[in-house]
Amino acid sequence: MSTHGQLKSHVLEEISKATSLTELEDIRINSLGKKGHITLLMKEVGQKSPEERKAMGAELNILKDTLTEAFDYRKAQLENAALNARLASETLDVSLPPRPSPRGRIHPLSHVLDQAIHIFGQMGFIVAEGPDIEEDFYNFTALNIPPEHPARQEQDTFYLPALEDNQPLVLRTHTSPVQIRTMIKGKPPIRIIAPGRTYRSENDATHTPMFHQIEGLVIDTSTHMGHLKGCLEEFFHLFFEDSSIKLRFRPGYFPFTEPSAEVDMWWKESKWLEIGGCGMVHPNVLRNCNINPEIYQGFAFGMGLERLTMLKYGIEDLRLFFESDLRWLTYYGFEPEARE
Ligand code: 2NL
Repeated sequence: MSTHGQLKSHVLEEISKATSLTELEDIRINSLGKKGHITLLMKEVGQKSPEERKAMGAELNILKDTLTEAFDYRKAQLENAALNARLASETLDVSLPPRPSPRGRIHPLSHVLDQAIHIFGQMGFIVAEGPDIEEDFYNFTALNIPPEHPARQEQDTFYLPALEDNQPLVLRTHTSPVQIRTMIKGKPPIRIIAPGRTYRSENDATHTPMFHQIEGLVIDTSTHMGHLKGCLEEFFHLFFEDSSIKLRFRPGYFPFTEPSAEVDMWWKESKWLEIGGCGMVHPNVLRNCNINPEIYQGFAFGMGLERLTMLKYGIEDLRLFFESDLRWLTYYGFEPEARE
């Protein structure tokens, strides 16, 4: 009893002093493991006399139970302490604001396009679309562009191989073919805008081979140049948010309008800037679209979206529009917002 009593208090003390689960497990293996002190003592019991065996066996069993209980208790204590430490160190502050996530920007051209569509939309125009790859007829012939016109030259236009026996294909050089298609398909009254990509074989500081236009077309029985002027004035007042903007309609020439005019804007109290062209739709164009010019007439206009964008936002270099440079986009681009 006395020797085992010492062993018991020694192991109990070790258990209570253990500061980690691994340390505690070492102590358990040393006492109750396969080669532990207590296990070895229990193996010795077999060699004792029957009386001794009985007393010692009972005593060792109690000792084993006592120690096992102490181990389990200390184990639970240490596990509990470890859990509390983890909970203390891993707390989440749910009141912290979320890290800002990177957001893309709206390209200035897209932003201007949205605004233009919105403004013309309020004036009753709907958006019409067509293919970038056009047939010669829609891009040139129907628009009264004569065969010798420079726009038809190889050095101005991107031609594509014709499909089988069909007519030559071109990358549209303006968005006018969209309006031709609309007139051929539908019936007046017509009030559309045609925004989109256009292509010309040129590449210098002020021209890129791909650029954007927005054109407008109104056809009705008594549409006249007064409507045209009022429409464009209204647009520029709203677009530049300045109703003191003055426009000047200078005589011009386009094969598809007659009369035709260049549109200038009086810019920052300093100079006239050319911002587009317009005119009354040529009777030949109406005829090419099966619209009777004795009954119907209308106006059309066109302008470059890049030019509008550069003027409104003070962007100097056209070529950076299509470089996809994130630094440029971050600087000139717009925060995405709910569209109206
Ligand atoms: C400009 C000038 C213009 C048109 C485009 C047009 C379209 C049809 C019939 C008649 Cl289907 N005209 N479009 C008319 C005059 C000028 O654009 O400077 N654009 C950037």
